[in-house]
Amino acid sequence: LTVLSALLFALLVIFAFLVSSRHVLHPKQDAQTAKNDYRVYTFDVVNEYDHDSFAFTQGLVYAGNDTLYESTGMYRSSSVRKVHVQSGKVLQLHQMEDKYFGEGLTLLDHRLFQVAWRITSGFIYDTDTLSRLGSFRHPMKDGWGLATDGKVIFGSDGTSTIYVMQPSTFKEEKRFLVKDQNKEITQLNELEYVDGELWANVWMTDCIVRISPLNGQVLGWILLHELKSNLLARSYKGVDVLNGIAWDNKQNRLFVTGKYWPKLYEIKPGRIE
Ligand code: DDQ
Ligand code: CA
Repeated sequence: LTVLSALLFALLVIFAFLVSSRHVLHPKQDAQTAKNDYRVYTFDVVNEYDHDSFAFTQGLVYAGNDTLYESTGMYRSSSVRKVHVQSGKVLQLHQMEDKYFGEGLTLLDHRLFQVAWRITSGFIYDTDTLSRLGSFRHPMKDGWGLATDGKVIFGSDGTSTIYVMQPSTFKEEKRFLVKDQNKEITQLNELEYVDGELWANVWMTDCIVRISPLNGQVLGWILLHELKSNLLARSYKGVDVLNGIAWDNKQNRLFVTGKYWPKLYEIKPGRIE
């Protein structure tokens, strides 16, 4: 009888353990699943090219034929320029009025769209001549980043909000907050649409955050600190933050640079987590 009751007691203990551990194990499993979807990337440098170290890079977009369009900031020296990838040579340059501080840039139907710091107007340029074709209003008080999926324009304003505009009317279609789990990610800066995702430089972090363009959920991070520390180790002066992502969707090349960076990089992200 004592053996039987000991056995029963043991069974009871095991049963109690299983019941109590169910709700302990469950969240763990959820966290595990979430972790599998969540990606942290490092990167490899595929190519290093020269870049104008006087360019305070604020917008970068790939246009085909080894050319980039770049928007640069700073009052009295803001510009929109066409740049050759391999040589870093500025092929064409539109000087903006002194009062404007150039920011995000995107390319759609042979036209460039640009926003500017601390104003609600944006500008439109012809890709061949870089002459200004007109202007538009975006829904925010500040213009930081721009990108397009070929249909709509995405914009950032330094907060955690991304707005979505119709390019023909500049009407706001929707907006969403960028959140990593429940934490809002602010300081969203230069943008790029890459293979169905929205990528953003997070100002002053030297990181790129990968965002779902559907709901703002963070899909992952690319950690790029080594690019800047490598430049500093090579004694380059005045190197500011990482800023500028451009995606060549034909050849799957990813370009990044930074403000006053003497180099532009082609990189390949590799998953580490
Ligand atoms: N932003 O790229 C984060 C949007 C803006 C950076 C502005 C840096 C300030 C430089 C000094 C400006 C002088 C008025
Ligand atoms: Ca970009």
